[in-house]
Amino acid sequence: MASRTAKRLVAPQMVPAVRHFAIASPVNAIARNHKVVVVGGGSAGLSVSHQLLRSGKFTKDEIAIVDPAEWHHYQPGWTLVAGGLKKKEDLRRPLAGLIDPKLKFYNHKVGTFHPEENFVTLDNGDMISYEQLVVVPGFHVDFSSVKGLPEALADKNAPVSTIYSYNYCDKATNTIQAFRKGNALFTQPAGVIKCAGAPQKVMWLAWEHWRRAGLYNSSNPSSSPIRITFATGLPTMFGVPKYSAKLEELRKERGVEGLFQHDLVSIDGNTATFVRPEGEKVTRKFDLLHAVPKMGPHAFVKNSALADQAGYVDVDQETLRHKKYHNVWSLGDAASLPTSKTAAAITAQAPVMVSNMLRSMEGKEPESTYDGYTSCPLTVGDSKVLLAEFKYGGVPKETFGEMFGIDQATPRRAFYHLKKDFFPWVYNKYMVKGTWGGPKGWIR
Ligand code: UQ1
Repeated sequence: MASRTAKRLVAPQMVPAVRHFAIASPVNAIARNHKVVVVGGGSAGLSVSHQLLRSGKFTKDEIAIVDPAEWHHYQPGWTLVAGGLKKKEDLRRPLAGLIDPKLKFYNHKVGTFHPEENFVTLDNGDMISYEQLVVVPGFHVDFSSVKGLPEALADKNAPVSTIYSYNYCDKATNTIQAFRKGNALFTQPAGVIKCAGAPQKVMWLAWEHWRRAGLYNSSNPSSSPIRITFATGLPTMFGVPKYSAKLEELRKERGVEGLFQHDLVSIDGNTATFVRPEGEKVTRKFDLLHAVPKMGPHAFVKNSALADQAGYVDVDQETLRHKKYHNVWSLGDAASLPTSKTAAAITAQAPVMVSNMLRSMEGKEPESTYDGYTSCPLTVGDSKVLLAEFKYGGVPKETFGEMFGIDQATPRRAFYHLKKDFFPWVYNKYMVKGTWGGPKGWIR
């Protein structure tokens, strides 16, 4: 069956690559061909694959998805787990079940990219060649970037958690709810992470919980059993000045201590060590720690010919086409796009990439452009959300601001329901199927 597919889809220009592979690989390796190969079955991979399929221009097995994962996670929900608002089991689904039967699914890791010869290898040595390649494997969360963190997370008795992991997002809930007194420390690393607002979202949800439990008094924090510190490697609360100003105001109002340009590098027992930009080390004692490790491109992307100097897939920031290999595309966390990495960003990126790839396959130049749109629905406690939405350059681009003339820097209950109820629903029911375009609404 597979080899018949391979024959049917083999394009003349693929033949040299197949031969090359046959010489260089184990004798039992298999070569297959697809019009489009999508590396990654996350938010970007599923959106793009299904949008391409819905274009009606592809038949069964002409598009393939490569991903080693068993589960597909709705990661934007993990902060809500920490806040006790969702169960983590409800936020994951078997990946295979989300992939349309007309798409070929390789439940494997990618080994290597060969963009000069239009093929990728899988971890089992098989070779998959393509006419168009979409590289959307996401981001690597590097737990070992903080010395002592993997051990502290795994230790049931250590009050250390992170929402950046399916395994430990519920440890955040448990440690927050069991906490009665002492120093609560929430960290954010220097450098790029997924959803830059999430490290403080979990803090504000904890703040609400402790305040309601009578353990934290915003107007007199020093008399409260619990003290809260936000220690960030960055110089401000958020990368966009408009929203940062509001979040800084909240931080001060609520008596939360701010340690800026403090980058967590190690944990030893109840001591956290930070490095300042000049290299100076600072230590802090904690009784509860929510830690966010550093993140970066996967090694198989970083070490490939597709990567820029920082290890991201080197694409044009407007067309999403690779700068050197014009049949390679990228979006989402793995792409070199200078904007915040969120699922909301993918709602805007996917249709642009799909439209440009389809044009390109007809021999036309890309026409559609991505403006950097991204969003961060920031839970700030009290069942309210500040809905940050912005584009390249940190310029606000507020959907409801434009529609109703409201200021989205003001936390609102309606935005909280968007974040908690509407986005997970629309994601599961439409976005993964390729029919949700974010602020543009439903597509096709
Ligand atoms: C969105 O579409 C989406 O995905 C379903 C999110 O969830 C992760 C978001 O956070 C946002 C902001 C959007 C954008 C949609 C609108 C209506 C603003």
